[in-house]
Amino acid sequence: MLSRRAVLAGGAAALAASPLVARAQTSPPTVLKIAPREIVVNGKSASVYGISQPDGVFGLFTDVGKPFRVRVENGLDKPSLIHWHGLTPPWRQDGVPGISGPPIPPGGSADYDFPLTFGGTFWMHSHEGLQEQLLLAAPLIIRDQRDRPDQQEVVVLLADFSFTPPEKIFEDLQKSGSMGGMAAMAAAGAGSSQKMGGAGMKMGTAPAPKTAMGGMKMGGSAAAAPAPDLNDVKYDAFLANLRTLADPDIVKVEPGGRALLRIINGSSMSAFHIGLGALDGELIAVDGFEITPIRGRSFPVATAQRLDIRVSIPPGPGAYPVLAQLEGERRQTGVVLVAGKGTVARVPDLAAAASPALTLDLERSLRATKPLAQRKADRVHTLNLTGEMAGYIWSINNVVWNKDVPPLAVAKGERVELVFVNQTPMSHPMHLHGHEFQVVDIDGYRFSGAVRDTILVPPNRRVTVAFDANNPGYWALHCHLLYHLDAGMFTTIRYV
Ligand SMILES: [Cu+2]
Repeated sequence: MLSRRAVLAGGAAALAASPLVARAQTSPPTVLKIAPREIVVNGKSASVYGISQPDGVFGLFTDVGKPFRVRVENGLDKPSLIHWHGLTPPWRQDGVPGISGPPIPPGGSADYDFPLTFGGTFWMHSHEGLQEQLLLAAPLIIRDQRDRPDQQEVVVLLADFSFTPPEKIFEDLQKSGSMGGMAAMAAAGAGSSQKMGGAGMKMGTAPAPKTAMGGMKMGGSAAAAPAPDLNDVKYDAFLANLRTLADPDIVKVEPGGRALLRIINGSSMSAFHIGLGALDGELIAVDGFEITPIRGRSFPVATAQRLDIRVSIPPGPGAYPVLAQLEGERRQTGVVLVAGKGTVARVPDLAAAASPALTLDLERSLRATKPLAQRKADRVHTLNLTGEMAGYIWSINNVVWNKDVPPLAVAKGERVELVFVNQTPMSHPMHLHGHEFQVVDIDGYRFSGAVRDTILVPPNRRVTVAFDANNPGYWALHCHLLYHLDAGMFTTIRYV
C-alpha cells in the first residue's frame, strides 16, 4: 500500500497520509473503491462506474464526531478523484484535480483523514473530466442528533443517464450550441460571437429585462413570455437508486411509521420536482443544513442539491411512490415506499403534465435554524454568469476558466459575499467548495435564508450568498451543471 501511495507523493495523498500513518494502526480507514460496473437501463446493459466499499455498501454512512478516515482506491484504467460534496475538509483533501491535488492514477490510492463536525445528507462524486456522467457518484450520509430511532432512513440518489458517451454529448453540445434560438439568431446574422452580458448585447447590467431575454431566446422575434432554456441534453433515462420506474427501488416502510427521505440530486445536468403523492412531507434540511420546517408535497431540487424530507406513513398497508419529475417536462423517475402488504402498481415514466421550471419561490421562504452571525461583509465579489451560445462556451464575468485565471481575493477571517448575477437564459446551480454559505439576498430582498452549499441562480436573477473565510486553501467555485463546468463556468478562491 505504501508503495502505491508513494505514487502520489507530493500530492493530496501524501499530505493526507502523513498524520494518518500512526493512527491507522488502531483503526483502518474505510476503503472506497472506484470501479467499472454494468447496469441495465431500459432493458439494455451499460458500462458505468461506481464507488463502493469492499462489502458492497454503495457510498459511505457515518456519524458526526467521527473522523472521516477513508482510502479511495482507483480501480479504473484512467485517473480519477472523488470530491466530498458539502464537506469542509482541509483543501488538499477536497478531491478536485488540479486545485486540491493531482488525480489518483490507475491502480493508485489516496488517503483522507479529517474530523466530521456536522451531519447531514451529502454526496461524493468524481471531479475528474466527465466521469460524473458515468454515474461515478454515491451517497455520503453523516448521521447526527436529527436521526431518530423511530424514523427510517430512505436515501434516494437521482441521476440522468445516456447511452451516448459523455465526450460525445459534450461534442454535440459544442456543435449545435445550447439554445436553438441562440444558434438561430447567430445564423440569421445577428452575430455569432456576442457574449451574453457583453456590451454588444447591452445586457451588462442585471437583472436584464425579461423581454430582452425572451427576444434572445426566440432569436429576435417578439415573443412575449421568456421561457428559460431547460434540459440541453436529451437523456435516455432518469434513475433513482440506479433504476427507472419500470423496475423501481421498492423500500419497505412501517405502516404508521416515520421515514426521513434523503433526496440527493446526483444528476449531471437535471433539476427535478420531488413529488410525495399522497404523503405529507416536512422539509427539514437543505444540503444537509437544518431549516425551519416547511410542509408540502412537492419540493424542487436543483442539480447537486439535497433535500431531507420527513414523511409520516399512514397506518395500514399501502404503496407510496416518491417521484422526481424533470423540470419543464413530463419525464419522471422515483422509488416506491411500501407499507405492510401494500401492492405496487406500475408508475408511468411520464407524468400527466409537464412541470414548470424551477424558481426561487421555495428558496425565498427557507430560513436557517442556525444562520451565520450577523455581520457586515468585509468583501463582496460579483460573479456575472455569462456564456456564448455558439460553441457552448460558459464563463464567469466573461472569463472561460483556465489555470491562469487568478483566484478571487479573499483573506482569512473575512465575511465574504458572492453576488451571482445570471445573464444567460439557463439556470446555474452554483457550488462553493470547502465552505457552507448562507443565502442572504434574492433580487434585492435581504433575508436570513438557508445555509447550504449549492444555490440555484435562474435566468435574470441576482442571488447573494455569504460565507466566513474560515478554511484557508485553494477552492473551486463553479456551476454544477457538468457540461457548463467543463466548458468553463468555473473559478476559484484562494487564501492562507
Ligand atoms: Cu451552468
